[in-house]
Order: sequence, then C-alpha cells, then structure tokens
Amino acid sequence: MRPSERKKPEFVPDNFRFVSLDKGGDIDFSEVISGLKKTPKSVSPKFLYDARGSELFQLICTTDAYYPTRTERDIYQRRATAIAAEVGPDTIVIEFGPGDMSKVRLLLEVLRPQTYIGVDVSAAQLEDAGRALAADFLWLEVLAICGDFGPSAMLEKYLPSSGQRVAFFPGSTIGNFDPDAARQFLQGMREMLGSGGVVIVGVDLQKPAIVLDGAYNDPEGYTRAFNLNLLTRLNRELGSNFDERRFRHKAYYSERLGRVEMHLVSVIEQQVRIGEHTISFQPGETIHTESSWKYTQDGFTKLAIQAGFKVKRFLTDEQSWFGVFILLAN
Ligand code: AVJ
Repeated sequence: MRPSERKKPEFVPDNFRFVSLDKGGDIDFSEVISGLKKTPKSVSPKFLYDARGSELFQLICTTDAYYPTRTERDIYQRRATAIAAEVGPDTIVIEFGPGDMSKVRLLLEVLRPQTYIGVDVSAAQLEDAGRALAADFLWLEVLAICGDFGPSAMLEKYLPSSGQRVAFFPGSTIGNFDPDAARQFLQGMREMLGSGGVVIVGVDLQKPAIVLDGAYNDPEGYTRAFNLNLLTRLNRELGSNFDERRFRHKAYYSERLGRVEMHLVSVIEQQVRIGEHTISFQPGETIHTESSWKYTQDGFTKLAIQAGFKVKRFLTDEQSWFGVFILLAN
C-alpha cells in the first residue's frame, strides 16, 4: 500500500488487532505474467481490489442495476433472528472477503459472537473497516487478517480454541471460483470448522440474462471503471504500460455456463510491456478478469453436500434472486 492511500492514524480500540500474512495484499508478479501469457489471457479477480478498486466496488453496490448487495442485505435484515437460531451462541465468526464489513453488522447484535475475524486481500480497506467495527462493537474481539482468503492452515493459529466456529462468506464471492474450486474451498472450510461447524454463505442465483447483463453494465459506469482500474493498478505496481483507452469493458451472462464473464477487450492490435515481458494483443482479444457463477438452489445444494455439509436452511428474497445458505458440517 502506498502512503498516500493510508488514512491518518486514528483511535485504535483495545479490542482490535490487525495482522498481515506473507504478501500483505501486494501483487504476485509471476501470477499476473503467467495469466497474461496464457491463451485465452486471464488475471485473477482478486487483483481488482486495490484501494481504488474497493472504492469502485462499493459504488457498484449503490447502483440500481447491481441488485445482489441490497437483496442480500435485506435477507440478513429480515431474517437475522432465524439465522441466529440456526447458528447458536458462543461463536467465532470468520468472514472471508468482508469488504467494508457492513453485512456482518446486520447480524452482530443478534448473533452476539465472542470473536470476529475478517480475512481479506485488500489491506487498506480491511484495517479501516476492522478498526471501525471494533469501535462500534466494544464487546466484540475483532481481528483483521490480511492475506489471500481461504481456510488456510495459517489461520489456525489465530483462532481461539473455545467457541463454535462459524464461517461467513457473503456477497456471492464464492461465485468467483469455478464450481470445482468452490467445492474445494467449501471442503477446506469443512476441515477448518470441524464437525458441527456452520457456514453462512451468500450465493447469487440464476435469473434472466437481461437482469444479469444490466447488473454488470451499470449506466453509471462504475463496473467499467472497476474493470479498467485493474490496468491502472498493474501499471502502478508492476510498471507495465497498458493504455486504458485501448481497452474496453465487456461483461455478459453466459446462460450455457451459468456465469457472468467480465473481460477487458483490446480495441486494436497492440503490444504491452511488463518489465522484460512483452504481451501481444490481437484486435478484439480479451483479458478475462472475472467470472461470477450463478447457481440454482439445487445446484448449490449438491455442491455443499459434495463438500461434506448439509443444508440446514435456505433463505431467499421474493424474486428468488439471491440465496443465503446455512450449512452444517457433517
Ligand atoms: C464481489 C465478486 C461478488 O461477482 O458480482 C461486481 C464483483 N464484479 N461487479 C460479483 C463484481 C463486477 C462481485 N463479487
């Protein structure tokens, strides 16, 4: 993180701790290069979330077109008591990719966990959000861990030994994984949680393409800016020379695959330098920057069962646009 991106030091409450695992949110150079040298070209969506990217994603969430955030929030708001009843008392809530931590806030007063742990790749946002959460909920132990999220062995040493572990994975972030990787991720969670552990996971559901295409092409242009910001970040952090004007945003729902694909399209034939590497683009060639898989209730239930869970409860909105699954580890 650059000094300019860091906010001024503020009051740090006693119930807040911040730790950074290995990379601390910096770009893994070799991972980006190898993705750009593949055919078709791709860059992991986790790189979209530098300080500016996180800001833009928050703006996306305020648009009318991007329905998932408000739909999911509504489910937590209306059903917090039902969720707490399924989860039980004396818990450690571990959230993967908490962003601004606004969703867990909707559950905290009823869930009343002893400890909250947020794991995210965006150091800047994580530290600010964690500090603010601790200041607003002084009875709660708050731990912010910066690193690649996922139930890694690294996490184990930060987990309190007593208390029921509850993994919270909202926002349909799980949709960024291909189904095989999503299954593996859930299996990893199953191991971290142990038998009886609970997962609360938010999953965006399949729906007409016109709604999905709209959600990833908001008229305000935030999604476009979010996607193109990846190139700005690579230029700044890896010293590449992408020209943002020579790429355009493209996002569409593939009904066949059940996923929204987001790409950066090269509008002309061009070459881009990153250190010693040269990446060539044909006109119309794309960098695949994100997949956002959409599930049916049945489809996600099958995946959860394969990963060693049963579905204790499925909550949705009136239009069945978004699903919140409460999973119980076998
Ligand atoms: C935060 C990964 C759930 O896939 O809908 C929003 C990110 N990308 N608009 C999603 C995103 C484009 C978002 N997730």
